[in-house]
Amino acid sequence: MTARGPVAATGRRTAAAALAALALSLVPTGLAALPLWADGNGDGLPDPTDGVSLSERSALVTVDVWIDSQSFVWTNFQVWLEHPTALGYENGVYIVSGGNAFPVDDFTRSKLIGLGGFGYLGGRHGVTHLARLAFHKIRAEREGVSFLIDPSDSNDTFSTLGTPTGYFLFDRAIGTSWSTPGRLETDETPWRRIKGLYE
Ligand SMILES: [Ca+2]
Repeated sequence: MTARGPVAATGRRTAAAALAALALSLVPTGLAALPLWADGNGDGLPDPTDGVSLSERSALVTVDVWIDSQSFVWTNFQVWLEHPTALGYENGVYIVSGGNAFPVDDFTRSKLIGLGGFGYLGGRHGVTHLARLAFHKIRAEREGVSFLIDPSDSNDTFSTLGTPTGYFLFDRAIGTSWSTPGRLETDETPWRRIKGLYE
């Protein structure tokens, strides 16, 4: 009887290792880098590294979530984004159709937004517009959203594309950010400067 504990533990480790090996074996070499990106200025493309500049101090900003799975055909997905407190979640809608999408999850973890869906029969591949999210920006400072893609993320969740028999990880993701030029909050500074020229 004393040997059953270690044997059982070894068995669980073996099963876990087998699952991990299976997941890895399902990842074709050419698809290791699946892009996942946030578009904060509506052009459908990843934003500049210094983010998007807004003209209002307090603003509702929208971000589109895009993926490019290349030739990998998926039937389910989950995508997690992180946002700071100063960028409060307002609402979200799915753009992708043809499957069953879960409610946008803004309740499981603070400062995390989860998107997910399954049953995309026939599968999807290539570039897909997943969703559009809105956040309320309450500070002029640069604030942004980023993606959780690391399986060992401290939040215990991460983004994947899946099939009934396995899943793919994103090894690259591009978030976005918004900043508001503080001088546009009021016209006092330029007005004083102009007045100074004539006084
Ligand atoms: Ca963009």
